[in-house]
Amino acid sequence: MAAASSRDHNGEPRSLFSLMSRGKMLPWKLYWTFAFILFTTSRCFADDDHGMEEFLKREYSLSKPYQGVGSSGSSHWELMGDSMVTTEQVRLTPDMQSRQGAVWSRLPCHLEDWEMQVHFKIHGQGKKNLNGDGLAIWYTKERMQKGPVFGNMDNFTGLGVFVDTYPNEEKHIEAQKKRYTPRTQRIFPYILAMVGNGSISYDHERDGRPTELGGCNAMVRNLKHDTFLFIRYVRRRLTVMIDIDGQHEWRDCLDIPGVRLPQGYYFGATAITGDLSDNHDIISLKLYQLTVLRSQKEKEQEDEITIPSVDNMDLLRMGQNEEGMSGIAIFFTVLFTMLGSIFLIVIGLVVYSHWIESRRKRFY
Ligand SMILES: [Ca+2]
Repeated sequence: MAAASSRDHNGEPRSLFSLMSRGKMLPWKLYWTFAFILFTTSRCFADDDHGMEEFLKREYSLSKPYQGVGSSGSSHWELMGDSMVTTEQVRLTPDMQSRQGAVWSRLPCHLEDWEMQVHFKIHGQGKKNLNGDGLAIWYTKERMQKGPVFGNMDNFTGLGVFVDTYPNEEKHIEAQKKRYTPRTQRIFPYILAMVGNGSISYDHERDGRPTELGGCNAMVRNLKHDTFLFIRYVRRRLTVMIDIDGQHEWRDCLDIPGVRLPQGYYFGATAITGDLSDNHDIISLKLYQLTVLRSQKEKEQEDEITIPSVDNMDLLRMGQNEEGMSGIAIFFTVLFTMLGSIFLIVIGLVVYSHWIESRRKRFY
């Protein structure tokens, strides 16, 4: 499913995603009628179905001309590591080895429902799969902590959405000369989401597979057109969409209900390079507050969240494991089943021949 989007006068995307409920699609013509009305009237709009309004929150947004970012303590955003601000972008890392950089909001966000539109650019000299490592967008309790997870600390508390440009797991398996079946293969660059509670580690060697909530392939490197990532958190539902084909259309990436994120966390963006590198640029982070009407009953049912978690995470993991049975595992399962069968047949034949033999002896 592709949701429609329109763009405002700055050429930035305006999501119409809020206008529709999932599984309740409107015809294309209607989208554009809506788009036109929105375009010409207001920056915020309401959804009849959900009673939802959307407001740009400047204090949680980062956009040109990045006034005071990196130099003034009064700016809402703070730079860290190798990140640099220019007139065109906040460059988290340059296309050089072993760099890491970040930009973090200084203000904790106390919004219940929100969506973040990330305008980003990943580009560099490296050819396919000879670049890395990627960037991440965060909504976490911690901020300004260097570390191995795309330049942020491990065992973080909150949400991370990763644009992973280097397939560590695949390269590792290739190096061991093992077969890598398409069934388990994730095509890189790959976008995925993870929720941490402060004690869950990100498995870098496996590109976060054990803790992956969902993800999608996204060919985002070295593109001429603009690339966008959209993270939406409404009624504990996490949705990630991408607009990377230059078609001004949102494409589904992942959609997971039952994601519990506390309020008062910080937004941030980080990136890291290793032996391989890329320029990781943030052009803008636009945070929209979504005003969702809740019934009294809904309000009563929603207890306060203190620790991030995902409902049915075990089910998600089980699904992944079933899906994730590797080619080697399948090979050995088949091999041992066959060997087992042959062994049983041989045993059967031996027992049978002994029985025939003993019967013949009885006749004599
Ligand atoms: Ca990776």
